[in-house]
Amino acid sequence: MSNESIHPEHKFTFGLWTVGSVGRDPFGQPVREPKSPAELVYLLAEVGAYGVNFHDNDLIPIDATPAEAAAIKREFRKALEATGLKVPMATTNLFSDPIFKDGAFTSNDPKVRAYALQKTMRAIDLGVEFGAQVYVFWGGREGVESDATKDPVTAIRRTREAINFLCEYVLDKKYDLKFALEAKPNEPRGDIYNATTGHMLAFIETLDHPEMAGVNPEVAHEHMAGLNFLHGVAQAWEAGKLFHIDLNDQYPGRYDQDFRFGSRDLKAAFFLVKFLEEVGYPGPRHFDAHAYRTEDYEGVKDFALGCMRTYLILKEKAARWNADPEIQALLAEINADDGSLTPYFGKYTPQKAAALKDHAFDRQAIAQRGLLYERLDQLTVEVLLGVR
Ligand code: GCO
Ligand code: MN
Ligand code: MN
Repeated sequence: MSNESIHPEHKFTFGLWTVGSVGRDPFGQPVREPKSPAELVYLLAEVGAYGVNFHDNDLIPIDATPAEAAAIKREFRKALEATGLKVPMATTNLFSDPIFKDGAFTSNDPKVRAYALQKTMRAIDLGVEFGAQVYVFWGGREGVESDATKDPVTAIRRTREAINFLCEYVLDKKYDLKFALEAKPNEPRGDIYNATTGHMLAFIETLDHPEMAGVNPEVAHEHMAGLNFLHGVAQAWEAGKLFHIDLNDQYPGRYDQDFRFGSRDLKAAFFLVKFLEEVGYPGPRHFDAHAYRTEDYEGVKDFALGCMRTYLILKEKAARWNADPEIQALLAEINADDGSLTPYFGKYTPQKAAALKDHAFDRQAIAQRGLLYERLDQLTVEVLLGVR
């Protein structure tokens, strides 16, 4: 597979934890030798990525000495400088260490909650040191297996207090940094609080600094919940809250699969790419996915190239869809409006309301019209199948 059409301006990014995944799963040991952060930067540069994101502990192991940390940072920076890769986003690992077994910001133990704040402030410093302008919060352990163990209102208040505290930290340090909150319904916890992008959007409005926080929706997370990902993304975009995005793929109702972007639901991926391109989403296209456990590092490169190529192919398909005369004619017919009812819409006035209440509608005639959606959807499928 070639990468000649993939360029940094496409803003494709990957986490160190994605291409660096050694293929461990709950049933099996690693299948690939670990690579250092610097080696992963070179791998990403080879496939044409724009940037790399990290959790604090993807870069610096949790028990590293200051000298070890300094050496890793030096190597990493050297690789970034040599390749030109950027670090647009950073985040905190608040889920791997046993201390977080019952959550971080929502833990019942104040020692854990305080440690989580300390770890996040240090990780924010690290992200900013490498130029990150978006800081993701994914509360993988912020949940329960049993509601006997934690009060959900308390959990939400603890989360709010933590995010408020960290917003103030960013303001105090004068960092140019926004927060992107990432929802997931479950896994690794039985249930996770703020389970969907919609929950997160509502939660953000309750913060002391709602303008500092947006969302980081992930395809797999909404699909796990059986939701329409595009609708969540569109709602976030319309609210000015689409600060970041995690692209991958996932069958609904399964374990967290993290498949290559577009590998499962091509039609959903198509409408997502079409949306992001048409609204002019300016942020990174971040792939939060893993190569199959069957792969060696050549396969990891195939996986990364596949994510980016599929995105670009779907972008091309979206242009084709927009240029298709038959599709455009159908859209014009579907959205036909002779303007005669325009006076009834828009801002309420008592006169408008009175006139609308008196208007006579031919209900049966309106309902009888076929809407041509079968034809439109089939044409969409044919564009995707490459026969149009
Ligand atoms: C997951 C999540 C994570 C987060 C990452 C960044 O399901 O494991 O998607 O990959 O995106 O921790 O915060
Ligand atoms: Mn995920
Ligand atoms: Mn994610």
